[in-house]
Amino acid sequence: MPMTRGSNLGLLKEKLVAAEAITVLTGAGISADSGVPTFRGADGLWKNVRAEDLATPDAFERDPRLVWEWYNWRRELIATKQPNNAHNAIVELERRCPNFWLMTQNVDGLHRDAGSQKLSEIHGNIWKVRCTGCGVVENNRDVPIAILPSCPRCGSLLRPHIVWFGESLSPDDLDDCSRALKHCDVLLIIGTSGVVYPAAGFASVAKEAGAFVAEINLDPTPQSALVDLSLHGRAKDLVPLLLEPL
Ligand code: BV8
Ligand code: ZN
Repeated sequence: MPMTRGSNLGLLKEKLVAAEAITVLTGAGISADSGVPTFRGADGLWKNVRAEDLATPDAFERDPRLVWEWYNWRRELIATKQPNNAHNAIVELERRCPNFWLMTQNVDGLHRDAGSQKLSEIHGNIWKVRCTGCGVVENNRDVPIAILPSCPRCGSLLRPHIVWFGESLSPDDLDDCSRALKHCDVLLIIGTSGVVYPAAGFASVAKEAGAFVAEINLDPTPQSALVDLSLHGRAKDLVPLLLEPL
């Protein structure tokens, strides 16, 4: 008998209350309610820009100015955005559950702004730059950022400290994610289309380790068939409901 949203919501709340360890994975959908465009949705960022054209080391090698102009445009956009009630609810979930970890694919920094502390920004952070020469990573909140930015230490070109397609995630982040996925009672997946790996494979890692896996998303995704429970709707409306008393 298909479960209605009410019973799904109630079951997920029960699982979260009973959980010793909770892991959360978020994607662009959680920031959509803050006004940050998603990548593949109707208002998607990628609509007029193909990810393969810009979010790759080859693109940066070929035309660093074009890539920096695109990131500068996103920095200017994100600088005006605030966390929403879904980001805030995840901070509260972290406060309630000592054994908690958040893995975000988002580079907008809104989880940090909301107060999340136990988190891995697995695709990097748009407010960090990395020197292509000496490798130093620094925060840089300049809006606009001077194009082309150079390293104050060695003079080399700075790049966004972001994981591009064809680049590996940091080994530390991968270790943190693997631990969080294999030792959680509940994996909550919020606002991701589930097409970019390795994050798209996290649901099955947690499932194989025995976790209850739930998805909160506007639309069905390739993971929908795999998860134990799906709630369809806006993250800002649904995630805060998870914190309400049973
Ligand atoms: C890796 C940084 C090992 C840029 C991003 C061929 C060659 C090379 C690699 C590959 C290849 N084939 C496959 C790969 C692997 C590749 C990959 O998975 N490609 C896909 C496209 C097939 N992955 C990689 O390259 C990764 N590295 O594998 O290393 C390796 C090394 C060398 C060679 C092979 C393997 C690196 C992946 C990281 C790429 N960087 N971003 C930037 O952000 O500037 S990915 C980009 O997509 C963003 O980071 C974003 O976070 C991520 C995922 O997108 P989503 O967050 O899911 O957003 P999306 O718009 O897609 O979906 C939003 C969802 O929210 C929708 O479902 C919508 O319904 C929902 N929604 C909307 N509004 C709401 C909502 N839900 C709730 N409430 C709402 N209000
Ligand atoms: Zn340098």
